[in-house]
Amino acid sequence: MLIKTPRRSDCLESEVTPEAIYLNRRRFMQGAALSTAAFGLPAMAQAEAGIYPGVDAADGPAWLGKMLSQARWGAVTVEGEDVTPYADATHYNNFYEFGPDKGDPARNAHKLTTEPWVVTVDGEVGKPGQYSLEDLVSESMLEERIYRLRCVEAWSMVIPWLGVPLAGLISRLQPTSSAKFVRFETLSRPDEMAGMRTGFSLIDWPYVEALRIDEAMHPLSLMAVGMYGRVLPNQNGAPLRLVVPWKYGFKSIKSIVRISFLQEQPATTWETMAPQEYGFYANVNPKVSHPRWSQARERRLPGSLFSPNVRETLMFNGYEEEVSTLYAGMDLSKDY
Ligand SMILES: Nc1nc2c(c(=O)[nH]1)N[C@H]1C(S)=C(S)[C@@H](COP(=O)(O)O)O[C@H]1N2
Ligand SMILES: [Mo]
Repeated sequence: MLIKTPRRSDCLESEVTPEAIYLNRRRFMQGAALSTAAFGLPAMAQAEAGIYPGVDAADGPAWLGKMLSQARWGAVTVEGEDVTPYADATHYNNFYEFGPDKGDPARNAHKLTTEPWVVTVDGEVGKPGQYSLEDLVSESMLEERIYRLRCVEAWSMVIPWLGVPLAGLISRLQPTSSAKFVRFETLSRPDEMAGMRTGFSLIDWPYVEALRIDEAMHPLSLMAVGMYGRVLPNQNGAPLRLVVPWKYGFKSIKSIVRISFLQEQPATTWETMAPQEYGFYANVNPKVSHPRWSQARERRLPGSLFSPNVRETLMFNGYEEEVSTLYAGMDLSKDY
């Protein structure tokens, strides 16, 4: 898979020399006080060696843990920006099925059963059916990639994901030529999801998101099964979640149980709830304000009251060079 070298967006080409990759990894890991012997080890070993400090024990299936340890370095990274500490990425979450507060998912998501996990594939597709996680995620496709995550609420993180390019997963399912959109649906299991049982029911469950098929096939679109060298913690969307780094975080739907190929653009959760505030496209765009706040800047986590760590938001979250052609001719202030 080829990801073009973006000067302005700080990503690296997949064909760079291993030396360049290691140099680059070293750069973003500066300050983490690491032993150089850890560089070049597979992701899981790196985590064990403390490259991602503070990572807690993984409790996913053994086959998946083993597979993650074999992940290739996807050579997509965020140069000169620190990886968000694991503790922040796993304790400051949006996952409304587990509650509306940022700490609720970490508090409540341990109740979620992720084995067995069945994903229904249907619609305009050559290979519909019920797939297990193992069917969908093959070791040869697994990569580690570091992406910015920019929430529409104007905070952001930098997260090292483990996953498979969505394009490869979709190709194997053989969508028909009438498949113009891909719709994703989150698990709906109120007895294990505390947030679904409480008063916060603005959301019409299940949580739904969707992409145009060309967006879904873009090489940056990732189906994640892990982060920080381990399986996904439940609060981050175990065992299978979408990551679309140039879009606001709400597009990156968690704990997916259904993938549908459609001719027409489907209704999605946030757009349905407040269409004047959240669009279908939801591309990160510093020039298009949310009706209630500016999107020109963001708070990079972690921050504090005295050091909020504010930075300029980049067009398409810094992935403009890779993705802008997807939106050629569109008025992004209308199709926000
Ligand atoms: N099913 C589901 N997926 C979801 C959400 C949610 O509430 N439910 N929140 C979204 C939002 S608003 C963001 S910013 C990201 C946050 O991902 P993280 O908690 O892993 O950082 O998940 C997205 N995916
Ligand atoms: Mo978000």
